Amino acid sequence: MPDPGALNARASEASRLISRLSKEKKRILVVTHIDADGLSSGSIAFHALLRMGAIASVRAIPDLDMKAIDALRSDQFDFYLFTDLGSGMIDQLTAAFGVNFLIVDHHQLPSEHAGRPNVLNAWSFGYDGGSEVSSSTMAYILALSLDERNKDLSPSAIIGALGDRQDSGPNRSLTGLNRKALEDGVEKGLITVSKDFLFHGRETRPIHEAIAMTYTPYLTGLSGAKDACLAALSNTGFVLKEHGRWRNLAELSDGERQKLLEVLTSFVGTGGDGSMVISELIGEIYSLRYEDALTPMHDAREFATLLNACGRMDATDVGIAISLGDRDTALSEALKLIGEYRLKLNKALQILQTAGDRVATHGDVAVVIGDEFIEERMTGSISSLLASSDKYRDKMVLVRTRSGDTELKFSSRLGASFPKEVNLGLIMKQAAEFVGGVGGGHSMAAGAKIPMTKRDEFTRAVLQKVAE
Ligand SMILES: [Mn+2]
Repeated sequence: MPDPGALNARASEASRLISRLSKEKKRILVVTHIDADGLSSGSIAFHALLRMGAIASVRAIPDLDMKAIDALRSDQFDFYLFTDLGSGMIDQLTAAFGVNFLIVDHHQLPSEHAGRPNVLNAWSFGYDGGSEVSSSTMAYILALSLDERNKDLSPSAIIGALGDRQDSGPNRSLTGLNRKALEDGVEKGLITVSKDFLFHGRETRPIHEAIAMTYTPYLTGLSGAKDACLAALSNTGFVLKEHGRWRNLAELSDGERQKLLEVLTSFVGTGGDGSMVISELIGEIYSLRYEDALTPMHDAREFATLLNACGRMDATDVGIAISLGDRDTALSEALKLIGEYRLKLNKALQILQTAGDRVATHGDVAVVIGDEFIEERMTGSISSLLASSDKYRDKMVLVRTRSGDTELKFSSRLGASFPKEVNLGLIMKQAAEFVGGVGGGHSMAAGAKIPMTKRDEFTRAVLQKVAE
């Protein structure tokens, strides 16, 4: 059962600590993850610190392993605030930083750490950190506890939640504490909620482009394939252009919407998974009212994709600048990055589709060997995308690639129709620790980093745990 009282008490305790550090002019480093939830949560924390006059910096890193902890320690900040990271490394962080750190997170954590005053984790208070609270929402709760004015950071809370695909309520809606953050944003006049197709560029792009640019859910044959989308729609007599101008999805009549759904259904099929994929194409839209409607930041999901692209393309500074409100150089840079990011995704997916030997299915698990063609930072994007596709919806997807010369990085996701109850976060943690690596995460999405020599041992351990 959720215990909002206990959560607020812990948040107040954490905010008192932060206020004291700020007054004492301690140097605080916010350390966060590179994905959209990481960049949003790090930005919320950083923004709140700056607003109260604290001396703060922010840094995004792809993994919190021992190497990363050593590097952070050698920078000798007075205090470290981890967002979207750290719950699986509490003992190591304590050894490195003593009491001089705070974790604000929603990843699963070992129950013996739930009561720690310096861990503000959704799970400790009865909330499902996998589906109803993002790290960004946790950071937002801390920010609110510091200063009510921080309600204006609520859009970042839901951007992080959408980035982590927590829109898992009816009609792709946000639930739980994410919903509360959403309501704050609506109340403040910052966010509006409506219902429509969820394709990216719904109001700004030609219809076939909007469909091709949408990767969640992944539509085999259409996602990433602009020409195929154009052909599919033209062949069914869809009116794509009017008076020489491309129409967009927002302009479609009800009849046309129905027809569009039929065309899409013919691609993904009408089997159980196909119709589920189709049902995910329509849902709640969260618009950020103060953003330019012609930019991807106007739609909170597209905003999340933009941040993900920044993180995956090794430009976390650009993502953080955008989160903090920079709309000049950072924006043009980010728009360039998102194009390159989509190209990269498409290229990797094309290799997967053409070279059949890169995916090996073992029972309920699809193992993707991306050693030679998936960049380390892209593993999370690729695994998310595959698990959302009609093809792998009933599978656990396990993507593997190289991390430097001696390690391997794994990213795993459960498809929404996976037939069994498994906890990926736990499986990845145990399997990684079994071979001397680190791992963990959520029940539906988790990762691990292990020594390269333990490749087969690790994969076997994962497969065995999933089969149990
Ligand atoms: Mn997260």
